[in-house]
Amino acid sequence: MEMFCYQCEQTAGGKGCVKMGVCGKDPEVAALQDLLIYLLKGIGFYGQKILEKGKKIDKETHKFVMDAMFATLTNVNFDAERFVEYINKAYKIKENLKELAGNIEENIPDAANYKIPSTKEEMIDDAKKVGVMADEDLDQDIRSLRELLIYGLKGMAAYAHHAYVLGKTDETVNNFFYKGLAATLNDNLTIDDLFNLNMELGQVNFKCMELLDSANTGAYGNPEPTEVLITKKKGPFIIVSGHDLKDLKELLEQTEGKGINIYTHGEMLPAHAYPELKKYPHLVGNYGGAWQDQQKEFDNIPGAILMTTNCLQKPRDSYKDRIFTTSIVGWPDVAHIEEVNGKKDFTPLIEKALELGGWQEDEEEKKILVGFGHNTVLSLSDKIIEAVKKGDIRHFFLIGGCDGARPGRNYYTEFAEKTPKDTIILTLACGKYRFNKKDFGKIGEFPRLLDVGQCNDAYSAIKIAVALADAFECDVNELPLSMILSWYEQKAVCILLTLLSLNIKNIYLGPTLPAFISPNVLQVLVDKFNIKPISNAEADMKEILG
Ligand code: SF4
Ligand code: SF3
Repeated sequence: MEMFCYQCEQTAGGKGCVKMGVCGKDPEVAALQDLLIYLLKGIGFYGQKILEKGKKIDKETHKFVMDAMFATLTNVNFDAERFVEYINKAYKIKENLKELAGNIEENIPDAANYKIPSTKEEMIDDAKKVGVMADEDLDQDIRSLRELLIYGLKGMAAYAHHAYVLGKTDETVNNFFYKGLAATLNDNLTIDDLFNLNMELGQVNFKCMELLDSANTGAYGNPEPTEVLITKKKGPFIIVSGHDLKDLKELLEQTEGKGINIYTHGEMLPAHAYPELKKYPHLVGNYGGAWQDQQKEFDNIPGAILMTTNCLQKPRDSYKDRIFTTSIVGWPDVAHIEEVNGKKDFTPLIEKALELGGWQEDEEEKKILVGFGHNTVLSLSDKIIEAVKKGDIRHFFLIGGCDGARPGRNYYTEFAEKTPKDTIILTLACGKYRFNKKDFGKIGEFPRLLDVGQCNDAYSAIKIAVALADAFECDVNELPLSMILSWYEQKAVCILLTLLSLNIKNIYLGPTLPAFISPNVLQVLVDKFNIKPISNAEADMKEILG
């Protein structure tokens, strides 16, 4: 076995990537990521001790922890050299925290005592002793719950990072990283303890998504219903992918008046609905489908591309010279734009777009509608409630989550197509590309398909559900609302934990169940929350609507 990773839905054979990641992560990067997580656990150990002693941890350390966790999330960073830098820095931070923690009267776990070697090769060698499967004798349910916690923390780290760059942090969120990481080293914790910690992570992640919502809406206003062009326009262009609205804003400022069109891609689509972003006339439209289509859609493209977060796939030679990464994202030999003194200089990206010249002519225009975050939907709540009471709206479906390449994901397209005409579809995250260009018509004045936003806007969907439950004086589980979710990477893991921690039941989850969930842990989730694997669209629809 050259590596072991089973953190995403795409994992080889539904069990684990052992030779090479299906995502393109090679054994070298996999090893360095394992070692980085090991060091982060050591940081968690000392961090938790510091917090227990009533002392504080500085902001830079919080920022490092979230960034380093985020870097190991699926399809974010594939650059071994960047991980060597993270490892060196993690070690220094761990040693600082050790000093700050002072005297500790208990056994110090190996991860906290670990000293890093000086070369990359030695680091890769050391990583063999610390990966997910290194302790062969570990109880499989304990391993499952520890990994669930780690993957949920990685997802939350991404959201905490986005809020942080917009100047918003929260001590409960920051501090939970240490508690969660430290818990994965604690052999005294029982299955119940670890299960409860995962539920606590769900609660803390709700706070984190709320924080990010207030960061995004505070900086760019509340999303409003907005038509978005999905066809090509003549002229030079830059495509911006990922979740980071601040990167998009900075690029919009730097391209103003330069004759460059900006297109969103993937999870950047909801950006069009924010007043402070849509005011730029050169934010012209959205390009392409979900992340797994990028190699085909970027092939030989006459424009430049900026990847702000996941999901990055191996760039083909036909566009390797015109794709740029920034922030946590990385690919060896792909140009990277660093932040210097709080500013990013996108000049190389802009010059590349101008040099490539862009599309030669306009395509016939097509548009889709976005911008149904909590503020918009709740402003319509009286009318929605009336429509439900009159029987015009029979049911709500939340069909969303991460997209991916497996053929089984056609389920979500079929399911959306099968929703009856008196039902509303709420959608979010990149899974929406399975059906967001279809015309679902309207119920009265409401479009039947409401795009709530990015994956982190699951916060909005929860707010909407809670408001409906309040209006109908019932529990969320008693609403005529069904959640049909798709997962791929670790942000979906933390969102799922949030939904479960809010006691949301009867979630349909697919396209397959996580390989890191052991049969016993799955049974607990089924017993407690009636979570169900998707079957086929027709049967599931029948089960839901009767
Ligand atoms: Fe495999 Fe997913 Fe891990 Fe990549 S992130 S190595 S595809 S399990
Ligand atoms: Fe998609 Fe990668 Fe997860 Fe934010 S962009 S949802 S998969």
